[in-house]
Amino acid sequence: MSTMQVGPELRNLSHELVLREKVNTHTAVVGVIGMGYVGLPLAVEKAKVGYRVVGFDRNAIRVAQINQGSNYIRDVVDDELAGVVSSEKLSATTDFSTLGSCDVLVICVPTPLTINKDPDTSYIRSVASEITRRLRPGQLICLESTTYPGTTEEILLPQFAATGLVVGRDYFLAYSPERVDPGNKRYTTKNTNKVVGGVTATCLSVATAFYKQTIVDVLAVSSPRVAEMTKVFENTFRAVNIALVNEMALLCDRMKIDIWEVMDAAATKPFGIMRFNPGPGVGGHCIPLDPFYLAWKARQYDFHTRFIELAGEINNLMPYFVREKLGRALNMRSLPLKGAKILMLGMSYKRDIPDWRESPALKILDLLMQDGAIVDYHDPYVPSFQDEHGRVRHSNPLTTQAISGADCVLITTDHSQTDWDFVVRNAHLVVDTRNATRNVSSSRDNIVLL
Ligand code: SAJ
Repeated sequence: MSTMQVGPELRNLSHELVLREKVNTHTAVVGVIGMGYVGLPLAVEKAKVGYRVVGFDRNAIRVAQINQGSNYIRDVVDDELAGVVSSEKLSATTDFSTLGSCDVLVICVPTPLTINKDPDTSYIRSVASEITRRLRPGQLICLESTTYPGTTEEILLPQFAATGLVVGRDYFLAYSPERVDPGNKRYTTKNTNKVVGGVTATCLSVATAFYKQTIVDVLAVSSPRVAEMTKVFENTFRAVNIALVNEMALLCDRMKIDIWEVMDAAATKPFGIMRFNPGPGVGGHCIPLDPFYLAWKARQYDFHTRFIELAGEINNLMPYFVREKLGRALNMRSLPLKGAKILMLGMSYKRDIPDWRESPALKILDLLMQDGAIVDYHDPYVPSFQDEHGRVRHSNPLTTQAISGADCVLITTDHSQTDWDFVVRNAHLVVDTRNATRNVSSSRDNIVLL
């Protein structure tokens, strides 16, 4: 009996149906490319519901740690990682040749900027070419990295189209931005709602079905460009509003108004306002960088995103303002910055996380060193780091001697575990860029707020 000739409609339907069945029954093999603060939590969530998950990463150390069930991302629960690894639901590899064995591939690679603030999409392009070499019928590809509107259809789609496979028929392509807030205990990969945009309606339907297996609220939008624009808007919204309160801090300094009292008072308005805080600058690999992906794309439309540029200027000013504020505080005590002993509290870019990339504290340290200050730091989350000149620095213990031996303690990160009463009690002078000492009642005269 001749095998039934499957018509193109049925064959196409079969790719979608087979994949949908695998997604719904959690028998799909899921590949997550990029085992960082986005990829690893996603991989664990998918493995926890029964998918076989393969983590792909160029970093052999990360791969080895995952395969040993050893966690390195604070937002991942150690036992959950160990559990899915020991049950062989999750494994990791540096070998991209097995990408073709995955039914779903989720791309969670970095999207940094080049030295002149242009998008560096080299990670995305590299992964796209690896996938292209193994792309086969029945695969769903989802890009999650924060990027400019158009990336999915201008970088991924042309490479995949070159294989001759037809998107929405043979394979499926979507964009769904990650919304991980590092250190956020309330909103996690599991309960943070997700936006999804598909290249075709079938792509959208399959991708939405995939995300709905582990995320409560999934919002389908009309295209990958809408989803891409949504995420880069979210980060631009934060960058601009942080810059607004930073500019208010600069003005309040000049007007001798306590910016923190103003922020507290404004926050009592029950509607129409959202709390942001001034600070020493904006760090991390998202807020200071992602908006410039949009600014770059906008220029192709002869559009100048003034808010993004202005926000970047103001936020980048803050480390310089902190140096000025510190210099003035020392000067009031007849102490020059040159030769002054400074103890910086906090090197990570925000509280309660170990990430110091793009941290404003790095810039402040460099500026103080340039002025001849003698700077040590303490950060329980950052035992050591490499400064801008490649020097390895180590965190000092936070002792009475370390605090009282400094001419000034500079608070750059307000880690929750720090005993601020202890710090203020033993310090000659505290310059507090985070209002971390808000609840300290003693020795307020020794505290200078941003
Ligand atoms: N910052 C301020 N004042 C504020 C808020 C933040 O100075 O009122 C500073 C922080 O100290 C930090 C920087 O801005 O240095 C960025 O902090 P962030 O929490 O806004 O950004 P990320 O990079 O840790 O995480 C953000 C996510 N955060 C929140 O939504 C709260 C979210 O915007 C994205 O999901 C994520 O970036 C991403 O991956 O894009």
